[in-house]
Order: sequence, then structure tokens, then C-alpha cells
Amino acid sequence: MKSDNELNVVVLGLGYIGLPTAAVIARTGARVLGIDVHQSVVDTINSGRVHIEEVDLDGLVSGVVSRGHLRASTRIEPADVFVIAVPTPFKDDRSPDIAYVLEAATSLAAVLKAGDTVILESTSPVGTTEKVRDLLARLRPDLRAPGMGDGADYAVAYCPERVLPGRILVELIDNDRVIGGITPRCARKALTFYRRFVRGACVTTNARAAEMTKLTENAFRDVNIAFANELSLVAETMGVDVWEVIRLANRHPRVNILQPGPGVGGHCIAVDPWFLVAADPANTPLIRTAREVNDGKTDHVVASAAAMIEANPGVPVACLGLAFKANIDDFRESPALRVATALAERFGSRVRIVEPYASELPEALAKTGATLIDIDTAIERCPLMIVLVDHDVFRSVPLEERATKQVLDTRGIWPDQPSARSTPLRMAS
Ligand code: SAJ
Repeated sequence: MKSDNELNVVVLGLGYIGLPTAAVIARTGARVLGIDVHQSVVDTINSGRVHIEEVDLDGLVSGVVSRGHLRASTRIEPADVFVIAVPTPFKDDRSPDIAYVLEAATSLAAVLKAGDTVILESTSPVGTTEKVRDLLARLRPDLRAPGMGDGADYAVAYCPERVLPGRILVELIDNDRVIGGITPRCARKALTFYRRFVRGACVTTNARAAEMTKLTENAFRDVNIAFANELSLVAETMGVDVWEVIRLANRHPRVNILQPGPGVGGHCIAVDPWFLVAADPANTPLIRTAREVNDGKTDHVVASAAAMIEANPGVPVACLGLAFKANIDDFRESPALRVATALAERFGSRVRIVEPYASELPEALAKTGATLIDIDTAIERCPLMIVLVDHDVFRSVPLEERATKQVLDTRGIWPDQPSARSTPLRMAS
């Protein structure tokens, strides 16, 4: 086995997962090359800076780049280990799109050699790792592909990332990893690689089981959030504070309900369950319904907020937050962004947006006439407030600064708000 300093690793895709992964591997002393199709991303990283916001990532990247352990390029080079961390979005019909994975595999096929290990980390439908192996086998008939007869010249495995944005650098090291090989030997080769930087347990299985495990984790969370969101609607009908009910129910030793909100966002939980539904539509009514409940919650928030704004003609309204969850700058699939945009399209310049993680409004919002303001201005000028994201800066606004506001608190961050206490999603009176 090569020592850390001799190991050459290529990470394909320098996004929210690929860049932190590349940096963490580079910190072990390995020589890491990050590949991205965007020249601007490559230039930013080579100058020791980062293009995404993640706790402690800037310091880590500048350190490993300055020590020469991490560099970026648009062009692939030979390596010992290839880690594919490109996006797997879904198409208009919600079926998974693995085109970027296959493009990445095609590009690395050109430099693949005997002894190499290819690892797919992107969230993928079951069977994708086999497709990667099939593609490599076709493009490189001079090498023996794993699981296709006697012997193999290289290894192919699937190892899903499981990190939580905001805690990526911690969870990359501490979380357990599931490593699925095309063959047991492939799994063992990938295991040797992950043991270099993972402190959590590394458990091996086959590639299909590992792929389904990843989808299962995110579908589990989506179903459980859907339960909380459904409860929030029932509680609203009943005139009960849903957050109090959940807090009380969670005192039961075998009950652990998640938190309701304005819907589910991000590029994972709002997307991955559809991969399971697409694979077996007839047997996934629960997973599909959970997705629909969570998306429906966003529509419900838009309707409740619109009713509140309409009942107060001419009064400015502050939408607090655009990110898909607290304390991050990621707006992908964000229910908060959906709500704010729907309201701004309807009420135009009456809508003010507070988002400490944005320096300007996303285009769709900017063209509505809505404006970006800070929290102090919102407190001064907006009698109506819609809490869409539980950023710490919103959570810490004391009651005396908001006591007179009409509030629609979709995250339950202000339990002491007089108008929000018993009917959190109803229009404040
Ligand atoms: N949300 C709620 N109520 C809750 C928890 C979350 O409404 O009680 C909402 C959030 O506000 C957000 C969405 O759900 O809009 C997703 O947020 P999240 O914190 O649950 O998850 P992500 O998308 O940031 O990360 C998830 C994680 N998966 C699981 O916890 C099973 C992470 O470990 C994965 O690595 C990541 O997806 C991924 O990349 O797949």
C-alpha cells in the first residue's frame, strides 16, 4: 500500500461535497487534484480560496493549496484513486439524471490503469455503480473490469457521502461510512482508502445495497418531516401549538418527531426520495405521499402568508430568510425562496427580504420589485413578518423588538410571540 504522501487522488466535481472531501484527503498528505468543469471554480481554488460557504473550509483549503497538496484543473490526470462527486439531479419527470456521473467516468477512463480504484460518492439510483463499471469496461477493453469474469485490474465501489451542510468537515471524518463494492475485493480496496481519513466505522457491502442505503436515509428523513408537517396542519385546524405538542410527545421514550417548517428543501432530501419512487412506483405510495405533503406545506404557507398580507393593505412585509435551512447560504430547492418569490410576484415592492447570507437577491426575486434589507431595518419598518428560515440572527430577536408585529412563524422560533403562540400558522390578529 502506498503511504499517504505517495498517494495520488483525483476528485471529480468540486461542489459542496467534492471540495471538502478533496481538502480533507489532501490534509492527510496525499496529492489531490480536484477536477471541475467551471474554470472559475478551478481558478478560485488554485488561488487558495473557496467558492462555497462551509464552516472552516476556507482555512483548510488555503492551507492544503499553499502546501501544494491540493490543486484544481479542468483536465483529468492519472491517479491511484478517483472519487466521483458530481451532481445527480432529476429530470422534469422526476426520474434521476446520471449524465454527469457517466461523463465523469468517461473522462477518467482515458487515464485509468491497472491497480486503480474508482469510487462513486454521488447520490445515485440503484444500479449506477454497475453502469459506471460497464462504461469503463467498454471504454477500456485492455483492462479487466471487476465482476465480469476472472480477476480484475481495477476496483469500482460506491460510498455515499452522508454529511450535513454546516458540519461537513466534522461529519466527513466522524460519520460511519457504507462502502459497497462491485465485488468484495473492490469494497476492501475502497475501505483501505477511507480508513486514511475516516474516524467513524467503515462498513462494507455490495454496491446496490450501498446505493439503496443512501436513498433510504434521506427518504426516512423526508417521511418523518412530512409527519411533522402534516401534524402542523392538523394542529392549526385544532388551534393548538404544534411545537408544544411535539415537544411533549417527544418526552415519550419511543417517540422522536422532527420539526415542521415551510416545506423541505436542499438538493438531497427534496430530491432523493424520488429516485426510490422512480425505481418502483407501485410500491412507494408512502415515500411519494411524503414528498407531496412536504411540497404541499409550502403551498399552504404561501396561502396563509398571502391572506395575512391582503388583510393589511399597503403594509410592508418582511420575509425572514431564503436559504433552505438555518445558517447556510444554500438556496437550492429552498421552500423559503419559493414562498418569498410567490409573495413578491403577487405583492411586489411591499415585500422586503431579509437574508444575511445573500449580498443580492436571486434574479427571480429581484425582478419582482422586492428589496433586500437587514434585520434591523425590517424591525423598524415592517409590521408584518414571515419567518421562513430559523437563522440564529432571527431566533435571537428579543420579544420587545417584535411584540407588536403580526407574525407568521413557520419555524416555531418565537414561541413567546403573542400572536403566534397558540395558532402558529394562522394570521395574527
Ligand atoms: N427540515 C425540517 N424539519 C426538520 C429537519 C429538517 O423541515 O426537523 C428541513 C430543513 O429545513 C431543510 C430540509 O428539511 O429544508 C433538509 O434539511 P436537513 O438538515 O434534514 O438535511 P440536508 O439536506 O442538509 O442533509 C441531508 C442529511 N441526510 C439525513 O440527515 C438523513 C445529510 O446527512 C446528507 O448527507 C445530505 O442530506 C445529503 O447530501 O444527502
